[in-house]
Amino acid sequence: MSTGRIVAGALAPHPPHLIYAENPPQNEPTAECGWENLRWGYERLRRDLPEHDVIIVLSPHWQTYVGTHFLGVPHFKSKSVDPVFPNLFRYSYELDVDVALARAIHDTAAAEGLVVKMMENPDFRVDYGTLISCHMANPAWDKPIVSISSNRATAWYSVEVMREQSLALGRATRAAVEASGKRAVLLSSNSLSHRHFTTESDVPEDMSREHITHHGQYLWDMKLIQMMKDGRCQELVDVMPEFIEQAVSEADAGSLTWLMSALGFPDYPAEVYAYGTVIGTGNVVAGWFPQEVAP
Ligand code: 2X7
Ligand code: FE2
Repeated sequence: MSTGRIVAGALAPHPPHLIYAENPPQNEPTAECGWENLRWGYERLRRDLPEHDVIIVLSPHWQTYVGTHFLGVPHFKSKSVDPVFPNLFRYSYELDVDVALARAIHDTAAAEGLVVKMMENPDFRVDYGTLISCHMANPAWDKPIVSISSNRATAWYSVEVMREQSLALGRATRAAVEASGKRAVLLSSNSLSHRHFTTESDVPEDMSREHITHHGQYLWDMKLIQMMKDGRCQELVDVMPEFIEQAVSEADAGSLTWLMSALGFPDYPAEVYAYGTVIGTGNVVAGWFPQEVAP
């Protein structure tokens, strides 16, 4: 079997607003338009994704409190309703899981000393972060996924504990992908700054109401984007604890640190496809393509 590899990593945020505005047949509510820069950024990311066999996603909205869990059932079919935005996201999904690769990452992570578990309940409802990032990266749903939970170590312990565990999970993911012979795309499913408005306009897609919640959040987002563009990803991981605290970042889930670790802390530029706010939060669609810089 040929050597597996990570062919791309992406920062792939999951505001339900993006699905709402896309009007795919799976979603019940319909929108006129909205959040075009992010949605068109995703279109460009999709065009740039190299051939791949599997999509691996880590989502902040699958929250597990005893260790990191992996979907371990080959097929799921159900409906997902966003608990905060049920007016925007009522989505019927059907997806395949690469259980063999999920188990391989699980086993490698266990060997790294992480607490892990395969989630084998066939009635489990897949979280909306996983669904939205995967839909936006691959609306055809023609590739199996590996879905990884967030163990919420930031909340239970500290950002530093989450960081160590995410770094280990990233190493395990990379090693398991390489041993699998498969070509994988990794998705870090999170916004950057994450301070929401507490009210919604009557027409959610009214873009005259959309802007960053606070200038300080915007400055933090720009600082991180500059690091991505400059290939300063070790520094990005180094400032993560401060960023998470000051920008209330959804990267507290460990997803972006996991991605950076799995990619080996890129020192080459990310392709930044889009920056946009969604109900006040800061969101970036960006891609890293290790093959393009391979010696
Ligand atoms: O889950 C989310 C999010 N991450 C960002 C913006 C809006 C809603 O939901
Ligand atoms: Fe979220």
